[in-house]
Amino acid sequence: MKNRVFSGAQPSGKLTLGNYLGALRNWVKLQENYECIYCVVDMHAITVWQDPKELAAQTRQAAAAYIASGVDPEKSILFNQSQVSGHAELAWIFNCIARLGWLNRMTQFKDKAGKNRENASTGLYVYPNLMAADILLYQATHVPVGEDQKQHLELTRDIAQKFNHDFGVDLFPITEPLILGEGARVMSLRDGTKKMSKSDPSEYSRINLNDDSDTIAQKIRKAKTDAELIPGKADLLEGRAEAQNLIGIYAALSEVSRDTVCTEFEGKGFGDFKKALTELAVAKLAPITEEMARIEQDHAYIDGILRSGAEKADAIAQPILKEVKKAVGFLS
Ligand code: AQP
Repeated sequence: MKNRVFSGAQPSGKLTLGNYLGALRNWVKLQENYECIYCVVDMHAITVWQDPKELAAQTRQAAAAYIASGVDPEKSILFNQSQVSGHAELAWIFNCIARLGWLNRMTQFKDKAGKNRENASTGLYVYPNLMAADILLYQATHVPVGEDQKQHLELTRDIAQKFNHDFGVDLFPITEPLILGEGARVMSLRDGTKKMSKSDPSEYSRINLNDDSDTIAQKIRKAKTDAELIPGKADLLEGRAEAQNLIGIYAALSEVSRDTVCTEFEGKGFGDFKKALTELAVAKLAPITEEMARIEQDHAYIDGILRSGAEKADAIAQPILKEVKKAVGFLS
């Protein structure tokens, strides 16, 4: 099997700095050495309520963010999930492979369903089966994942193994995670113990990829910190979640280690550090924001890319899906 990468992000809001540092930026690098399939996973997004008009706008905006970050539609396949029906077909088969016990262990469902578990959609519960289908529909060998998605990838591997075993085939690869560099987990600017999330109710918890420079500056200025100074080594930040997060974001944006950042700012307070972080964030994000705004306006261009990407994705998926159906015993 060829080395093939699959990854995606949900158009469930505006893409954030977390999505950029934990996913998009790595996707761009992977294009050099892998055959890459990048998807805007709109079917995942509707596991929680999405206003239809906003979903369509956010899907285009996510595609614009991928392209503005450097995903090249000539090199990689870029499409929105719902245009390739194989995702839903394979997900159903996987609903019948995955065990209830496996899904009951998924912490993301518990986090997202919260206290109102009985009122969560059944889609949210079987979300990891759809994610397994996304990956295995293309026999993807590698998936770049943030720390938070590691458990879902484990489930994908379990599903692949069980399917291969139950039907006596060698159809699905045991997909490997690719966790790359600093920025694997960017935390909320308001609470350093919570992931930066596009659906967090607080705008000030995150930096959106389409925030302008003033908004970025304001959000960093208001970011929660503590009164202590920056130590010379990153280990000494233990127990200071918000401080750790801001140092981590600086390290990820400048592509150096946290220790290097601590050495540079040793003895300084967060007032000074936040000014430097703002300058860096604006310098890195402004070109992406500008390009995103330009692309986003051109609906015909984006829709054309997504449609042609979907055709290419479907051409890879169909023969694999045919093998799957044959293995299961479906007549065609
Ligand atoms: N804070 C983060 N730090 C690092 N990586 C992150 N990713 C998301 N947030 C962070 C990575 O981005 C990719 C796409 O994620 P997603 O949009 O499909 O889903 P998510 O992880 O649930 O993202 P959000 O922003 O938290 O969405 P909502 O609020 O709708 O649930 C993944 O590779 C993810 O690891």
